[in-house]
Amino acid sequence: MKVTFMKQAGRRPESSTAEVLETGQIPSVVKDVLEGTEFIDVHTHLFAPSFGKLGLWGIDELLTYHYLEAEFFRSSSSTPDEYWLLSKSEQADAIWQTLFVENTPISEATRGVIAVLKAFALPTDGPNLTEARSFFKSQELEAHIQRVFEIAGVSLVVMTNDPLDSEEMAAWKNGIQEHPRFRAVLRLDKILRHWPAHWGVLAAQGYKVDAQASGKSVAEVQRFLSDWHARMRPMYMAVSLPDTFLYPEDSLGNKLLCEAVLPSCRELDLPLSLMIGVRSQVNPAIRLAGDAVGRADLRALENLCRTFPKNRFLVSVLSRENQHELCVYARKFSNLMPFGCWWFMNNPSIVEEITRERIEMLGMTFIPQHSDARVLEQVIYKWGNTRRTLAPILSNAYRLLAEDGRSVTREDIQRDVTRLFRGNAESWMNLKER
Ligand code: FIX
Ligand code: ZN
Repeated sequence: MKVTFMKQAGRRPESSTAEVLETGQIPSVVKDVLEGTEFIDVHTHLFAPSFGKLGLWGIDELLTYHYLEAEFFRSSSSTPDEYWLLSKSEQADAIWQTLFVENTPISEATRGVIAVLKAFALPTDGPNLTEARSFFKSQELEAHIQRVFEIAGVSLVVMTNDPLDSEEMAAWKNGIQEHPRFRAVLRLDKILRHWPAHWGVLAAQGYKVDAQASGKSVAEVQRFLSDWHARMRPMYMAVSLPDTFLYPEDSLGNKLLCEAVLPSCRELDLPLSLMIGVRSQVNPAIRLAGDAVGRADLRALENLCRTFPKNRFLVSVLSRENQHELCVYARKFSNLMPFGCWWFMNNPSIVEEITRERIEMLGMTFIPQHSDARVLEQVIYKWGNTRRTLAPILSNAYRLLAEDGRSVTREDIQRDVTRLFRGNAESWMNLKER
């Protein structure tokens, strides 16, 4: 309905031909705008094709995802030790049999696999994986990536790149061909959380560092970061931190954080991503699936934001109990950008809760979600679910705005959705499409 606005104080310019929506129209327009906007996925564990086998895709990888392994060990009589003796395809067969044949695939992660199979018109209730395997085997990777990103409504994904991972290091040193859809991130867990076990790798590459991070170590770590910045052109630097993370605290990790990493981020104009709240390997027997969550003391974050006002902090917290605090801190510190509903938070009931309070407290000044995809095709269901969960939340927020006396237009909704899923990331990461 195109109308010329009646002159109202502080309202849209008379000349505006923006389409004012009836309240009843809002849900379909929100759905349409969410579906029509390509998102930027700010945190994944995906790799561009030139990283070879580091990039996971296809049905066997989808089924042996650690989220599904955790669920498998709850329903199967197999022990983890027996499971790890199986080949990848035998593991995938066991998970399919247990979670998709003998049980109803009703959990978030199992439903995800069903959604991917449906997206490629593959059987979702077959007794085995034969048809799915031959389908994925027949895909040409580059064309498959384009198709998957199109279905997922994603234009760009940000990888997680570990400069101390031997396989990845070799790939970068052999020269990585840039891919327009994949961007790098400098992940620093080994430096900031496991220095004693990893300083030797830097030393072996000629950086004058030592176990105590003394002497030239800080300057040499900065040289290391600047060398990898030139090699990777990362969107940000990142680290995941345990629920026990404290700042200030006299530790090697905090020394390297404050004296090397944060100054380098300022110098290179990069945000630092802090993903806080993991309890690593509470059950090592189930490997990647063995991490858990703990409530963190977010005063550490408060102290970092206040002490380093010139640094930008991209933050995601793993514990449900920390979500509200993070929202409040974001109202206090404009150098803090909350992003995503990370890992165990990435379930519709919790995404709904987190996103509603973020809209109520932060307006459009946050990044609602990231996929954390480890397998290429996961972006299909993770972003499909995000659009499905956010549509009623956004619609309700606009309905409240209209009821309170401000009409809503399609242009408003498009501007806001673009900001949430592109603009905030682009401005915080100096991200320009290449
Ligand atoms: O630290 C991280 O980036 C986490 O996302 C991963 O370690 C975790 O295993 C994961 O896949 C979560 O979705
Ligand atoms: Zn991750």
